[in-house]
Amino acid sequence: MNEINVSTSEKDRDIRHDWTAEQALELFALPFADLIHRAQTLHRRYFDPNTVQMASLLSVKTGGCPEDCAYCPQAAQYDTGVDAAKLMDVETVLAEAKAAKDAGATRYCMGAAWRSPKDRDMDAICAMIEGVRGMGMEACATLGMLTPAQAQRLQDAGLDYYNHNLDTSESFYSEIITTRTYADRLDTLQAVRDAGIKVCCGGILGMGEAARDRAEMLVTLAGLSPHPESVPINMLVQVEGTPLEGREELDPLDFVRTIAVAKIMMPASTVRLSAGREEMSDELQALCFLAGAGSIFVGPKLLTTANPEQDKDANLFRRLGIHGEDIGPVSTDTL
Ligand code: SAM
Ligand code: DTB
Ligand code: SF4
Repeated sequence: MNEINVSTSEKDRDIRHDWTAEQALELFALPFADLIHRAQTLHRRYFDPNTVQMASLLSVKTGGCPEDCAYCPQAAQYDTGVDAAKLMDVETVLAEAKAAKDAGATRYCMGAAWRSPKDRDMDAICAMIEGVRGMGMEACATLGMLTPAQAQRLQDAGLDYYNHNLDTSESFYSEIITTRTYADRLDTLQAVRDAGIKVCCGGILGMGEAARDRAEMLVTLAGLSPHPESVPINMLVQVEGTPLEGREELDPLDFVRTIAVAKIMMPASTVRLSAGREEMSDELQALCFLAGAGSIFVGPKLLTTANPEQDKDANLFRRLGIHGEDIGPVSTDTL
């Protein structure tokens, strides 16, 4: 973590796990300038505000997923035009990873459209993780639910982060996903934490949730101890054929507010400006960085949907005086 000289007493005051939904809603209701000032002040206590971490994503197993997540183009039961594919070869994944590293990515995140990985797939996934770390990038994976034994195998392969999102509040969750429970999600997060892998966990906005749902999701995230090291905040990418196609769009300023509230509630965590950037103006993204976003996905594709081209992001970074992070050598102790 990029902590900058934070005293123990400051940290004790900043890092709380007892936020309530009412307190979160009070933060959401602050005048915009006050909210952003508070978030940016905390962000500066833990991070260089002009550094934005760049991660690259690859769908290593696309489509045909048995789950029913209402936002997802990869669920088999929705007709979205995403064809089901097999798990990619390790060599192909590593060639893509090398290209992402050459383009400036310092973290490589591999996603699979699974409810959970099959044990027979674990050898290939572990080889991908070892290969990514071997080329000097941090490795992240998002493969669905994990057993404690699977989490341990990923840790043994050197996995730095595991992404598993809560997506929304517990009360709104059943309107979005019925094939697994909120408790299942929390169990996987615990398995990841217990295995010693860093946790990447956040949610999606713009699914028709109420402000209270956004507040409650952040309260659950901040209630995790320790906080997730990485908190992705996704703007719903509306995909034709999914049940959420045509949902009323979120006020973009409410998206910025959510980033700011996440930063205030989990100031030492990296809040990730995740899906949805393709539809965002440069000015909206600049507000997200001011609100404390410290990481983005780079490269023209997320998992199956579009993301801004590299030159567009490079131009935005230049205009804002932002640069990517230098993570230095990645430890290969575990390899
Ligand atoms: N299948 C695994 C799982 O669900 O845990 C891993 C891959 S899944 C695609 C990773 C995350 O991508 C989801 O939890 C969700 O938060 C996000 N996501 C998927 N579709 C999205 C969309 N249309 N817009 C925004 N975020 C999306
Ligand atoms: C996360 O929170 N967002 C990323 C990553 N974790 C895996 C995924 C976004 C997916 C957007 C839809 C798609 O491209 O399929
Ligand atoms: Fe499957 Fe993950 Fe998509 Fe849900 S979000 S349908 S689990 S790929």
